Amino acid sequence: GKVEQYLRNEIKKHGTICLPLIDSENSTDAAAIARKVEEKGASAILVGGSSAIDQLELAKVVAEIKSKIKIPVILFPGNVTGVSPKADAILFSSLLNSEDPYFITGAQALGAIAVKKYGIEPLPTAYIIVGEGTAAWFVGRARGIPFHKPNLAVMYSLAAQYMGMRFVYLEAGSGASQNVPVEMVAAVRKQYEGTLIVGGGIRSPETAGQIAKAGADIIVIGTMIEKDGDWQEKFSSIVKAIRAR
Ligand code: 1GP
Repeated sequence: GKVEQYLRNEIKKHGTICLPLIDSENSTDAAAIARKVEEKGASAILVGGSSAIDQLELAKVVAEIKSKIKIPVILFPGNVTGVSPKADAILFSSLLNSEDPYFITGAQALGAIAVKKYGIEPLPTAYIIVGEGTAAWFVGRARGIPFHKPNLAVMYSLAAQYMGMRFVYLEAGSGASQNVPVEMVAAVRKQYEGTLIVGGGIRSPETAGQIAKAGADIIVIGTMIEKDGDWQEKFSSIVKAIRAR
């Protein structure tokens, strides 16, 4: 796929890349934010979230963002409502450690035809939730991987690889008070051969730099954008820190 190849090239060029996450229901001016993060070194934009359900709004936000930037827009769905026609690609995710088959294969079956019809590039992704207490954990009925059990994350990641998933997303959850531990990222990196995405609770260049060094290919930054007063400066520092790994 085009977007997958583009992401691979970006990772090759920079080491670790940053994908900012824009919540279509919680952003005041998504297009302006997208333009700013593009200018400051974002490689693509993720749009979605675990509790986004307004498809009309999502479609509008995706179209607005697309009209303002050149980098790809990738959907990050929490449910079938996260599929939207104008996006370039979608993290076609299975929440591997959910206790509810709906989030492992059910929603995927329901959403697949729309992905095909709209011509969105699917990026086969194993979504693995670490810790608990976040919206993604609650909505996705996940049995969160304990923070101090990196081997459990390795088991799921290897299983994902053997099932043909070319992306693993280690997710602490949006606004998590604790990010995915560096040790867990390093342990997964040692075994998993695909593209490794890490997100949830990352707000500082120091943390982002450590996670990049541990082997993450892609770092997702959501809450910090917009919420922190000095987010633009901080975002630039994060991009710099992860590229210098
Ligand atoms: C959430 O991993 C993303 O799905 C981003 O998390 O909002 O905590 O940056 P934050």
